[in-house]
This record gives sequence, structure tokens and C-alpha cells, in this order.
Amino acid sequence: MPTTPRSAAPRRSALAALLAALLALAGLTALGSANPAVAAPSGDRTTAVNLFQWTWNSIARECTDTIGPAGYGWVQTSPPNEHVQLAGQWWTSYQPVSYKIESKLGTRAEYKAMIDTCRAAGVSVSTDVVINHMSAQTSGTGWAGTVFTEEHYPEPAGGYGPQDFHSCKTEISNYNDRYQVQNCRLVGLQDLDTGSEYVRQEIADYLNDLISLGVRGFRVDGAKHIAATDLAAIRSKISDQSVYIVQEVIGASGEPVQPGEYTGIGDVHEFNYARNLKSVMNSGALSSLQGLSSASWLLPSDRAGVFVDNHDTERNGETLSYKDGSTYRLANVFMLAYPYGTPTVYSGYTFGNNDAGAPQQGNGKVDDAACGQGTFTCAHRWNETAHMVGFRNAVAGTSVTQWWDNGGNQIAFGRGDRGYVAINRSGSSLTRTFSTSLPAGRYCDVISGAVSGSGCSGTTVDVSSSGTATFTVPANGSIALHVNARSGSTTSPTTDPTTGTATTVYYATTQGWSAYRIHYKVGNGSWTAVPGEAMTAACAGWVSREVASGGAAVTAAFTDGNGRWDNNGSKDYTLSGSVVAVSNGVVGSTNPCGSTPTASPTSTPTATPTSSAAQVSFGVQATTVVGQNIFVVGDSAELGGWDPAKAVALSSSTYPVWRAAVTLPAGTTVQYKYVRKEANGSMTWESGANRSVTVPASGVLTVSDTWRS
Ligand SMILES: [Ca+2]
Repeated sequence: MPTTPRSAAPRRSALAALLAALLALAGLTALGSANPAVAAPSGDRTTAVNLFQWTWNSIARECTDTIGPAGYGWVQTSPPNEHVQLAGQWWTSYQPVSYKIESKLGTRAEYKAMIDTCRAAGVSVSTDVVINHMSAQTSGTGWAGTVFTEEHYPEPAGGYGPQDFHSCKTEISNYNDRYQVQNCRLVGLQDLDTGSEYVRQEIADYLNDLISLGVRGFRVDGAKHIAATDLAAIRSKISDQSVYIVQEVIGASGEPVQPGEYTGIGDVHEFNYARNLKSVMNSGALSSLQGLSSASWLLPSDRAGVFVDNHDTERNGETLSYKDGSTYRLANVFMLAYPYGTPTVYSGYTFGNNDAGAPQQGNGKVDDAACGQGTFTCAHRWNETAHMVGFRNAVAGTSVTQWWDNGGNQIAFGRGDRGYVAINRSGSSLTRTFSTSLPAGRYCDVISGAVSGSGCSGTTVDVSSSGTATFTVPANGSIALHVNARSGSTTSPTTDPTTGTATTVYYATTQGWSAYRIHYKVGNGSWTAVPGEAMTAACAGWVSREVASGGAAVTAAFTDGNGRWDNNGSKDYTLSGSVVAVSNGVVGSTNPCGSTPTASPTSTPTATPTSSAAQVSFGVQATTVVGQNIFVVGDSAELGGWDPAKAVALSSSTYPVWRAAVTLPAGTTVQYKYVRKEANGSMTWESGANRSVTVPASGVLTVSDTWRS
């Protein structure tokens, strides 16, 4: 948003207060409790980077070179659609002229190519979408040549006339008036009538166009200025309901429009978090951050999008910014180390004038970003961000443990047995013996360096068998340790020697595609290049491909190589074991092309010829968080013989019911239980006695269980 006005201390008349309260009530009841499913960022890489005003070609390069390898899961781009042309200000991006994907940051083809490149690097693309309004200009020619006048934006994309705008044409002057905030003009921007079915569909068409290019998430600009009921209606028209959504709702106490109204639609940016970080880092005590994840004045963690700063707040002083030096870096370390919200690292360009655009050509086309030249900050490349993304990925699913502080600005805490961080926001260094829950070993501090060959390029820290570690935290510095950055770990194999070295993936040809490909990554490795590797005919109705998994889990999606994808409802498939068979969203572990039992030395010739088999479809209702997966394990070989490492992965395509069909010997009775695996590989058995099921003589028996916690 261009210079989004924020309300000062509420100062309103009794009448205005009454009106606001009435309107608040009217608005709040509309959403009710019918919250649609909210998609969290999928997979174990949940951190986003906002590459503000980076060109599409620059982002593509960055995905391959740094963002993907660092472990970022998402990149948020600036708005990609046609905008006004003025004097090169950054905020022209926030003044739409049409929904053509052509802008000063690149073309539609470049946007699409960037998405493909980023995806191949394991990075999903989220788009900053401006849908509350069109431009503030009364006439002009847009970036892509669209000629417009006030409230007249011609077809084909974003075809709007006066009837498509709210009747209020005046400026928002009172943030305590819900009607004004959502219907009148924000800094002159012509406010779309988002209550109109036509407008909602136009906006949805734009979002769906982006999805067709491969976009997986939206950051909704100015969401506060769109009634939550309108935004929910637009969301319901999105072609892929699994996309990730985070909304800009700038909360201010006492105002009628509050962030909580929008949490049923998607995540909401938690401005109070960023404001608090600034306050604490500048003039408070870092010790006050203990317990932040359950603070009553913050949104629930699983609904909060958090950031240290964004493009508005780095300019208006509401938060810290790159201009705050080490304080800003420490704030990023804390955000990425601490388990609250879904973080977005911000990376823009240096500026003196708040309106100044990114470095650009005379015609306004923005230059490709370059690092190390004093123009773009490239803050996402710092160890405090890039290496801390690796930290966050390594500790996913763990809670804060071993919190320590000195009552002031020196704090340290662990993330279970996965990581440990110490932050020293003071002018003198801190040396002490810390108590960690880390496994004993030699760790590389990822703030001063990284794992390098058989050692560390920065500080080395030894953790004793009792978990203690003595080290020095620099003044206004930090130390961060995690299990994926142990000294010499670059040479240690991470494969599990007890499992096979390859996974044969079968895929049912029920899609009717002319060709089948598997796009995958092994463990935390890199994705194959889009569209992935060809699968070949295996037997009637099936294609297959052997993946060199080294025993690690394979994350995969399937495609015809021509734009059609089966990515398990955007969650991708998690495949493990020596054989997996994917059919209509269900992952099994039986070779569908005849198991050709390798001349087993069965000394039981009394068995019926070709002992018949039937299937049991195991299903369990289990609530999980991002990174967790549910498996079934039992006493038969097909169910892993009680070895959790050989458990059968269940698909979450019908979440909260996890399900997979397993072929078992007909008529036998098997015992089984469900286990939950965390992103870090640790697992939890459900409680209670073993479950039991008798396999039918033929066909499929469907069982529906509920996780016993
Ligand atoms: Ca509006």
C-alpha cells in the first residue's frame, strides 16, 4: 500500500463510537464460525522471503542460486499486473490499471519462467495481489498500454466501469468508521465494489490466472479495506482452495476492523508482533519475549504471518529496518529461531526518499537486482536470515526448551534436541556455560559461518554429553547451533543403512494423460528440473520409475509434462519404502504389477495356489500441523513388521482423515497402530492397545479409526 495511513490514538465522538460498534457487530456476525479450511504453507520449508521490487528474472536466478539452497520454502513477489506509469515510484505497483500480467518488473512469460525455475529449486511462489482498488489516477496509459480514465478500466482483464466501484468517492478520514475504511478511497485509490458478484468474479479470474501459471500463494494487499465477507466470497471462487493466503490487516486497538475477522480466510499479518520486536529491541528487555508464542495480544500462532519489517513499515518507522544494523539482524535471528507464526524475511533496496523506486531504466523498467553494490539490501542472504532458515527447518515441530535470560537483553533458548540459539543485545560480549538439550558433539555456529569441509568456517561450539556448552556470544551478536550444522557433517551420509537404496514409484494411468512424469526431491535435496523425469509403462494401467532415494523419503508430484499436475492437492506426495503405488490420491506400498515373489522358499505347499490377497484401506482421523505425517505400522510384513521405519505412509488428501490402501493376505488377521512422524524424523505412537483387523477374502475393507492421543 502506498503510505497507508494509520490511525493515531482513537479520538472520536460518542456517536461515531456507537456507529462503529454497530457496524462492527454487523460485520462480525457475517463470517460466523463457518471457517473454510485454511492452507498453511506445505512441507517442511515454511519460511518466505519477500523480494520487494525484484524483477522476475532476478528472482528466478535467486531461487536457483541462494533461496532454494538456503531452504526458503516461498518467495513473495511484488504485484505482477499492469500498473500506472508515473515518475518511477515503487508504489505504482500498487495502482492497478488491468489484470494483464505485464509490469515494470517483467513480462507474463518471465513471470511464468520464474515460477517454474523457483519450483525446480523447491521454492513456491506467492503473489502480492492488489484487489481492493484500481489506480488513484483520473486518466492515463498503463504499463501495458491500457488507456483508462477515472473508474473506466477497459476489457479484457479488469474490465470495470463506474457501476463496479463503491459509491463513496471521498477519502477515508476516520478509521473508527468501518464503512469508510472499507468503502471510501484510500489515498485516492478508486475503491472496487467487492460486494458485487461481477467484481468478485473479475478478481477471482485474475487470481485463477495466476494459479494457472503456478502461483501457490497470495499476499492480499489492503485486506483491511475489503469487508471480510467480500474477501471470503472471492476466496470461495479460487480454483485451487489449497493455496496459501496471508492478508494485510493492519490492526490498531480500538478500531472496528480487526485482524481476527479475517483468520477464517487465511493467515493475517501480525503487525503487533513486528511493532513489539522494534520496541523490545530498541528500548525493552529481550527477556520479555519469553512466552511470546502464547501472548494474548497476538493472533494464534497458526494464523499469524510474521515479519520484522515490510515495504511499508521500513518507510514509516513502524518497525525496525535494514537501517537499524545489528539490531535488525538480531530481530531476524529471533523471528526465525522462535516458534511463533509463519515468517516472511523482507529484502528490498536502500532508499533515502520514501517514494523512490528501485534502480530502473529511463522508461521505468526496473533493473535486475544486484547484491553487494549498495542498492539492493539482499538481507535474505545474510547468515542471520539464510542460515537461520536452515535452523528453522532443522527444528521444525519442536517447542522452546531451556529458556535462559539475564533479566535484560541477553537470552538463549533451545528447540528441543534440534537447535539452540543465544542472542546478546548488549554492548559487551557474553561468556557462560549454557544448558542445551542438544546431542553431544561439535557444532558450527551458523551466524559466524557454516559447516565447511570437515570443520566450521566460523565459531565452533562443543556440546558435552550432559548438553552443556560454553561459548561467547559477541556484543550485539548471536550464536545459533542446530543438528544439521555439525562439524564435519558435510561428509557424513544421511541415508538410513537399514533401508533400500531405491524407491520404485508406480503411478496409475487413470488420468488418461499422453505421458507421465515424476517431479521429485529426495529428503531435503533439490527438486528435479521441471517437468521431472519420464515414467515408463510398467503393466496395464500403471507406469513406473525407479528413484534413487537412498532410503530417504521422496517428495513428489506427477505431471503430463504439458501443464497438468497431480500434486496431491498441493501437498505433494510423500513416498517412502522400496515400492510405492500412487492411485487416485492414495499411496500404497504394494507392487501393482504382480509382486513376482522371488521364488520364496516356502515350505508350505499346502497353501492354496497363488494365495489370494485383498486390501485394507486404513484410515485414521488425526489432526496434524505442518510437517507432520501419519503412518500405519503392524505385525505383517506389508505393514512393516512393527518397524516404524518401514511403516506405510498415509495420504492426507482427505484430511483430517489420513488414508492408504494396503494389500494383505486374504483372511489373515493383522495387528496395527498408527504413528505420527515429525518433519525432523522423530515419531510418536498413538496410545492404547494394538488395533486388529481381519482381511477380507477379496476386495477392499475400509477401516475408519480415530487417532488415540
Ligand atoms: Ca474497499
